[in-house]
Amino acid sequence: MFNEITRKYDIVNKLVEAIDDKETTELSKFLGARIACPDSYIVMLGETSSGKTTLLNGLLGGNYLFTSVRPSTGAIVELAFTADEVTQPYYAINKNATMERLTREEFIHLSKQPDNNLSRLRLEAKSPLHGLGNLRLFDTPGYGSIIEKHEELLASFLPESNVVLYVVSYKVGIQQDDFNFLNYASELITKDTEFVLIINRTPDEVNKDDRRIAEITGYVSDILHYLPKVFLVPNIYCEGNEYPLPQCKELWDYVQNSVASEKHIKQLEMSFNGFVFGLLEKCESIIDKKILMDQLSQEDKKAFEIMFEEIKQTNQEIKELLIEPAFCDLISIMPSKFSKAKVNIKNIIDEKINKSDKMREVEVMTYVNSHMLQFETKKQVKEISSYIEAKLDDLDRQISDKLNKEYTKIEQTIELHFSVAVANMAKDIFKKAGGRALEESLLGYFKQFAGRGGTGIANASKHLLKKFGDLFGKTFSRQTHNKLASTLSKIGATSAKAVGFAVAAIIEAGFIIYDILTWQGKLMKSVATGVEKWYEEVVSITLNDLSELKEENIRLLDEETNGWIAALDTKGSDENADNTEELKILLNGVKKELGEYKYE
Ligand SMILES: Nc1nc2c(ncn2[C@@H]2O[C@H](COP(=O)(O)OP(=O)(O)OP(=O)(O)O)[C@@H](O)[C@H]2O)c(=O)[nH]1
Ligand SMILES: [Mg+2]
Repeated sequence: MFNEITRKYDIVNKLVEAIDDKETTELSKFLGARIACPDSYIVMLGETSSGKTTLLNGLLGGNYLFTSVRPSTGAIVELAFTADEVTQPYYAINKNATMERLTREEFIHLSKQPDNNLSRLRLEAKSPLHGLGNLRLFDTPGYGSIIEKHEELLASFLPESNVVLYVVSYKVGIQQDDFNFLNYASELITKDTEFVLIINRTPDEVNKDDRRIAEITGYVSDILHYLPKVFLVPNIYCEGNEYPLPQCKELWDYVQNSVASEKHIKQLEMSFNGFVFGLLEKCESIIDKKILMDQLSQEDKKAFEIMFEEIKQTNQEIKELLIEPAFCDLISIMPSKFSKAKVNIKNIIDEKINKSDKMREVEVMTYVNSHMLQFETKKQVKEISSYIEAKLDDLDRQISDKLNKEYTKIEQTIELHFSVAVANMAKDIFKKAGGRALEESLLGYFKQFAGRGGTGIANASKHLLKKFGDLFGKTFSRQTHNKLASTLSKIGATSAKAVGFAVAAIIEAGFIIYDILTWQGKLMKSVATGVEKWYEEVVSITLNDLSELKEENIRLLDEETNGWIAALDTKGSDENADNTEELKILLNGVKKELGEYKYE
């Protein structure tokens, strides 16, 4: 499939074999396997009993998964499709990343009632679908359970999914829960994800002009801001106690094609290309270091040690004088920022209620529930997000300044201390240490997806795309930004979820407000309760995320400075192998054959 990439990979892999470094060899093997067979992810979402699991049983051609009229799927279940017949299909993947074989009974039991160790279940089956490489399909529980128990897993895999299959039952339609959940999910999926709306169990006589269909499609398009692909799956009537499983050939054909689409292939190609060059870069740095070490005297090595101490000192200063205080300030100001936001939202909605016609209570209530709360909280969250972003941009700049100064100082020390030839080589190695992005992205990819029990799910492309900006520059600021972007979108998503609570509070109160004289006051009161719930939820999540973001900043800083030190670390250099010259020649040959790194 990826002929050109495979050719390049083979060239670099020869170099990897010659270098014979354990970690690099492992990375290379992993990358080779992924290029030969990349992963694609399809995720099923929808309210309980909308028929998700039944559709999957239809695809599998048998009742492999448990279904019921009551909430049935309690765990996230992964269908891993293989090329061959499977003899042992049932597995549990635990939170500690171990994988356990299960009997069918154990599997069914855990799918209804997952225990605390379980991350997800895995069913292996001979593939009824063909697409690009390994297809992995995820069945999820209905909203209540998924938000309560699996939110973290959902937040990690939704942004990475290639296709989302969103199942709505024709009879039930879009309810408030769907509305809240879709708002939440739409914040998490990216523009590369193909969103498919499945309207399930539609009566025979219904077609796309049907009012119900238009209503469901309309709601979903409003939330997504575009019209997704829609499939109608006919209701199947019972024959005795049993009814035949749904086939949905057209749907599955569509899914197959979209997974194997040109767009998706292009994305993968781009990322694999980046990884191959990342691998080359890693090889190059190993060889460069060998060359340098061969030329250093004991005294030179001591001079390096002194430099390392300085780098550690700067690292410490950045943590204590920049990162700590910046996050401390942010964290302490958040409650009051959100508190002001709360008052603003309440005032705007109250004014609307006050000004409204006393006779139009139902209309006003619906408007407040389904529009105003979402809109006003989103607006406020956006403002606070911008505030956080500006503060962290500032912090980023300060850290980059300080790191740059340190960087320049080290270069000067190197120049003063060593002969021109050694200095140039050392500087070169050092510069590369500052731009280790590619190598790191490959490592990150490996860490996340290697090993059978790896819990992360994603496709390769997005991982590399995230790091594209870093290739030739400093890594620090861009990486913090990525993390920041995901934190901010999570605050947005959480807010959407919290608004759901607010709306629920209002609906609960809704039964008692049909009274011309008092409904406005009562509605305002329940808006207050709802907004209060939103406030509590969103503050606690934001504070939590900011603490995590601080840790992430510290981790990245350590990674960066440790990378500098590792680049010139002389430990173990005395027992250097003597094939350095050979490797140098091989490397030059590989670079020539591969040509320049290009984005596309
Ligand atoms: N008669 C009939 N029943 C169906 C059809 N599709 C699904 N069902 C039944 O509807 C119920 C719910 O289906 P499930 O597939 O378990 O729904 P789900 O979306 O997976 O539900 P959760 O796992 O709880 O989220 C089951 O009892 C199915 O047998 C259909 O086309 N016709
Ligand atoms: Mg189910």
